[in-house]
Amino acid sequence: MSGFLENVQGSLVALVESLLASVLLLFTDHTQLPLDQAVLVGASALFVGAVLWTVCVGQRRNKVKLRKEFMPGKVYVHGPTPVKAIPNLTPFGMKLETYLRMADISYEPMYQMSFSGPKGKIPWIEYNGEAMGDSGLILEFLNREKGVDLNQSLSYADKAVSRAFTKMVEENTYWGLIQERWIDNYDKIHELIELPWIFLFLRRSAAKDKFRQMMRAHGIGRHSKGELVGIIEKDLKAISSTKPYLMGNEPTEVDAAVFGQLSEIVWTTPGSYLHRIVTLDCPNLLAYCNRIKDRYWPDWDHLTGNDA
Ligand SMILES: N[C@@H](CCC(=O)N[C@@H](CS)C(=O)NCC(=O)O)C(=O)O
Repeated sequence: MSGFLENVQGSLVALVESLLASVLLLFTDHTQLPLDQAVLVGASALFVGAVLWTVCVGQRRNKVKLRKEFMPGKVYVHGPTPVKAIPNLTPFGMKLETYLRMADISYEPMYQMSFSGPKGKIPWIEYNGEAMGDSGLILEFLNREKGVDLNQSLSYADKAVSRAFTKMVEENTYWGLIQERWIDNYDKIHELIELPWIFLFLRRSAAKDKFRQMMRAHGIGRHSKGELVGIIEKDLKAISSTKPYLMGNEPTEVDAAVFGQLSEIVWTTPGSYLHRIVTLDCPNLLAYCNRIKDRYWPDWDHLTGNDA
């Protein structure tokens, strides 16, 4: 084995030496460079170029532009501009903002439909000059940083149930909304997003393809529509509780996550099967959404421009 490694090492050293000699010749007297070595130099240059390009472009994708001035301790939340239907058109953004309101943490929304956060997704935050992505990680960070614990009244078992419900709605139920909004009803997206018609039209097939691919990679996109509806219906019925909040009489962290997903269904998908389940089949889910909206979003109509 060690003999084999020594051989490989020897061959690599010889290759590098020959490459260096060829590069030297290229810059001193290129007419002396044999064709096979010229090909080797060309191929190596291409390889090095490809590696550098991948590394640089990969880094640029996640390079985040931060504000130069910030207020220490303030949370700057990046997400889309509010629309008529809802203050934040992403369920994870609704979750984050609802959590901030529940925890009484002051924040400033930074409106932009830009995925330029550290994970290429929205929402993301800036805090004390640093960027952070993923609503779940942000909540954990802010709990530590601000000494918040919305789950303090919960038993260990209840915390486990809360986590399971959070993951169910975010990793499973969420895709029902994506299918409904971005794939099956893209042609009605202009009713929701106040962007020029032509912009939405030009993005049509790219947007639908992207979400189809994501759902296929996840696995949920391999089901028929009927199967998907059955899965989402079971999820929604599982969180349909008779208590004021999911885990009892007072809100806890899971309510921010569940409200994040349900609020998008209630206020952005009228006429859909999702809307039917949440408003007609399980009216207590609608009452739950209204309860959280009334308690934590007194400025809803102002933000969405419905108070004019
Ligand atoms: N786990 C993330 C999920 C965030 C997420 O998926 N955001 C969507 C908008 S709802 C997004 O940015 N999608 C764009 C993409 O995936 O390219 C979180 O909790 O923040």
